[in-house]
Amino acid sequence: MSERTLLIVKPDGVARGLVGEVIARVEARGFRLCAIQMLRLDDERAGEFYAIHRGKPFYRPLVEFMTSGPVVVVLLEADRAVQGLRELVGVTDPAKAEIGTVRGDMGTTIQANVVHASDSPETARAEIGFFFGPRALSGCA
Ligand code: 3AN
Repeated sequence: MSERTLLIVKPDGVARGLVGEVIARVEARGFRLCAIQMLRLDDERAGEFYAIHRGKPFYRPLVEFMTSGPVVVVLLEADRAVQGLRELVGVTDPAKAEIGTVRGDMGTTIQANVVHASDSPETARAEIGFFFGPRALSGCA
């Protein structure tokens, strides 16, 4: 069943010129691009986005990292998009991520791990709304 999910190329990925490579991998796997935006999160927006991690030791550094430069936010559609994108992206820690995944091939640290991908259909809906608003987006590529 066709599903939507959210991909973010994080500040390290943008700064290292990896946006094209990440999007090329996603497109090659058959994800359709529905919307794309480059933006810079401020402290409040980044804190809201990662509210689930509030209180954890890595929360402040995470917010600081996510506000350290522009990010590229991509709305994607595919069959089983959420799980499929998580597989393409790899596990959180690049040192543990499989070769062939985005984080396994390009990530440097658990923080600077190049990309974010929604972790469930519910989270995807919330994260898509967070960046693109509630309006229905007409057709994807
Ligand atoms: P994922 O992005 O793989 O779903 P989450 O949601 O558990 O991982 O964590 C959100 C972000 O917080 C990660 N992408 C990573 O940048 C950072 N993070 C998670 N765990 C740690 C950790 N133990 N130390 C430092 N940063 C972390």
